[in-house]
Amino acid sequence: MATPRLITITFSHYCEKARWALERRQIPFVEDGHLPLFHYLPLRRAGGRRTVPALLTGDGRLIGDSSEILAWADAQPAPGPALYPEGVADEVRALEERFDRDLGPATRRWAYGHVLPKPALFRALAEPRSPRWEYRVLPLVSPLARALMRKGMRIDAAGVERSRGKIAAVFADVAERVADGRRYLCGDTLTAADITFAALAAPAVIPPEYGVPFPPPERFPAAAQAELADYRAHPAGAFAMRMFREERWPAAS
Ligand SMILES: N[C@@H](CCC(=O)N[C@@H](CS)C(=O)NCC(=O)O)C(=O)O
Repeated sequence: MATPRLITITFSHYCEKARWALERRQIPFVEDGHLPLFHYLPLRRAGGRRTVPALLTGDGRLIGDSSEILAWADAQPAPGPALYPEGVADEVRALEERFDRDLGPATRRWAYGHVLPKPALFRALAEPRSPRWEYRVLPLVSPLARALMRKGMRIDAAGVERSRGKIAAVFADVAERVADGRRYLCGDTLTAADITFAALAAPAVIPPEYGVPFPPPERFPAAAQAELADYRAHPAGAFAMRMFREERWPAAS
């Protein structure tokens, strides 16, 4: 059996979710990381359609959705702890679905709303772990790429404002859930719910432990820095930061 291959846009938060889950389960994989738009060719070649993460499993199956990748990872005979532990699995799945639907697109639109108008910031986001040749030709395709991304994800003032509302609603629910001081969202171990929430909240809090280095907050415009500080100070943002700090790279036991 071949080693599974995870096709990604390196800095994508849905890809971080899949990467984190595979690492948590201790499933060996290689990452085939790309810049946006450059990901289409390898994805199509592998039999995929449009979005990443997509996992090409050792037996040649392509799984093209982050939640399906987590379900697959959970079903493998791997040494890492379960992502959907018995007893809380349904609750974990319901939270994961909510975060996938309401949080991921909103934090992405909010972050791109700040990043896309700043070509240098977009380049700083794009650089880590992207293939050199893609990064080198980025200045040539960057205006087109940014225009397509703006259109495809409806990144405009009204869309960003709606996304702020969605982030606020999800953050309020998570804050209420963790207000009793619990360590994890469901049960007493890290689950797919925590990974999904933390990974999809990441663009709004920029955790230093993210799987691919993000540009530090100081590189963002002042207005973005102020919002970032508020998101980090929010109990749900602080929870996401703690998940990254304590759980993203746990010391080998
Ligand atoms: N529901 C999908 C969403 C994944 C997704 O939106 N991926 C984005 C990157 S963050 C993507 O591939 N966008 C490229 C495009 O839409 O062309 C999942 O959970 O895997």
